[in-house]
Amino acid sequence: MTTIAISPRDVLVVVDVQYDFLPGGNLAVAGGDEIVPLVNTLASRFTNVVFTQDWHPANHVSFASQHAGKAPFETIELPYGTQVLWPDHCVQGTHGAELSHDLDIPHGQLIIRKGYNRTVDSYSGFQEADRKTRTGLAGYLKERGLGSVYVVGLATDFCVAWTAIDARAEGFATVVIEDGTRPIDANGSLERAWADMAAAGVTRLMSRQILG
Ligand code: VGL
Ligand code: ZN
Repeated sequence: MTTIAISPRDVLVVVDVQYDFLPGGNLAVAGGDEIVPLVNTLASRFTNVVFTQDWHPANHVSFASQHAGKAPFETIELPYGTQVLWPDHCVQGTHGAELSHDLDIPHGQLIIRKGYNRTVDSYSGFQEADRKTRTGLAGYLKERGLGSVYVVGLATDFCVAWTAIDARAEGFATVVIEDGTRPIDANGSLERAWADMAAAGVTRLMSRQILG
């Protein structure tokens, strides 16, 4: 099997490996903890690693608790489009919002927080759901002259997919390492996300294609 060579200019983006997305968390992703050892191993092969961190105010618009009569996983219409409603999660300053302490990536360089504007969600590490408000990540990667973007983390069908699609839109060659992710898979979201990623030109790999 041919393995993909990681260049010193490539970057691994570790998406939302936070306690609320791990078993026991408020928006637990099944098997989310299983990716952590693999993410650590992959990160050791990259010179450049950045993290994203979902970081919501307690009254965030994406929380079902803010909408009378609405339950998690239902949807509402917002000015920027359809919004899935979630259990309260990743509230700024809470334990659930912390990056997992089992991540062992001391050379990680940047943490991009997102979703901190009350009225707009942000699955993507690059821009909010209004598709206008930028996080600064593209500018950071470009200013540092970094190359291909590899994405792992949680969840495959939301923050990983949206981050990967927006990396492509910024002109980066983009790879999602499938076994370094786990999905929420609500109402067909996983299948849709892989189709959207393929349409955007995102490459789908397994970690053994990198690690050998
Ligand atoms: C995420 C739902 C809500 C994610 C974040 O990290 O995939 N999903 N907020
Ligand atoms: Zn969120």
